[in-house]
Amino acid sequence: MVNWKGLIHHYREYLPVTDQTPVVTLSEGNTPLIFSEHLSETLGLNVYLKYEGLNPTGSFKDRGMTMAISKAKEQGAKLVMCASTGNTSASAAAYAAKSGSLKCVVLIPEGNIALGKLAQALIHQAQVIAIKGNFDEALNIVKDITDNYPVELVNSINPFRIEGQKTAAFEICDFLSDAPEFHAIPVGNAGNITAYWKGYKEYKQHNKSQQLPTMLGFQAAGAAPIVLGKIVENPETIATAIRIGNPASWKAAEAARDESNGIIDSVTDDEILEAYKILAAHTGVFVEPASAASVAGVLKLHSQGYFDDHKNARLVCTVTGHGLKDPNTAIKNVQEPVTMEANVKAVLEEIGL
Ligand code: AN7
Repeated sequence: MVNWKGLIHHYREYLPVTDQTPVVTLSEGNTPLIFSEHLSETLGLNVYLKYEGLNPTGSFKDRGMTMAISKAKEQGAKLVMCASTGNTSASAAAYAAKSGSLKCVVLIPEGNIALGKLAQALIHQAQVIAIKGNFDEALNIVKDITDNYPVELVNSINPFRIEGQKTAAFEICDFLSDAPEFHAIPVGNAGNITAYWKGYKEYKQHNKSQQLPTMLGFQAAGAAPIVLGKIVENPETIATAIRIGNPASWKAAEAARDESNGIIDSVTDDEILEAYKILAAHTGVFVEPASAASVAGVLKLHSQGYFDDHKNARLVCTVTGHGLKDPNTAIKNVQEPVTMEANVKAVLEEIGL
């Protein structure tokens, strides 16, 4: 879109902001909805990828963060804080830097955050504290502190985060001229599925769309509390972004599932890595492992015949974060490049020309 000035500017009438709100923006949103020939053929549907890795810090978190940081600034906060598996911390750090006035503290689970995200939080000058515990424990500490001190919490339990993130659903409806029949999405702390469902419902209420999608959420098998119906004390998955055992928006995610007649299911790490590689090799879209959970999930449902009666329906898969966030996982899953003498003949031979 020409002259895009960020999602608060574009969707102002649907957001809790006023002329007095100091808008802190990095021109987030307006991400591409990419049609995938390969996945459409595989699934017998019209499949689109909502490529959220193209937000300014490389994940969908920027949608919520422009709102949370703008409102924190409006309310006179000096310090914001979050727990994070990585992307929230990267986004909070960047928007705090852009705000010109807010300091940012982030708690991360030691050893379980992708390299790119850690680099982002640090280079944007957040105070980064690694705790000897997982995300759920980090979030409890942050809740405790923000409940008792003048510190603004910017995790997705902050309702302004959900408000910002719902705009992704608006963009999809604007692009397709309606909501799709199905929407697939990774689920970690469950804020994003909550936000999309809110967005789809509000757009329909405003007559900007005619239908609501069936929501399909996917957790990693080793971190699937909603699927199992109980807290997972020691969540484990290669998709570190969604390594969460007690999601904050658990109830709202269940509501999105039930109201939309949808599903929240789990996918194994192997299925996630398979979808991760398919996305890169056959659609040209490089995502981080957690993002591939949406595609892994619909491939699983397809194999069970779930879409059999829905030929050519539209399916949007949100792919939540950029592949460059987690270079280590990419490099572990490919062949090392060959090394050879610097001459034309050797290179030609290797290519087989
Ligand atoms: C790439 O950054 O929870 O279900 O602390 O980074 O809304 O939590 C990240 C979550 C999916 C799950 N994909 O979204 C954090 C954090 C990516 C993510 C999710 C996350 P929610």
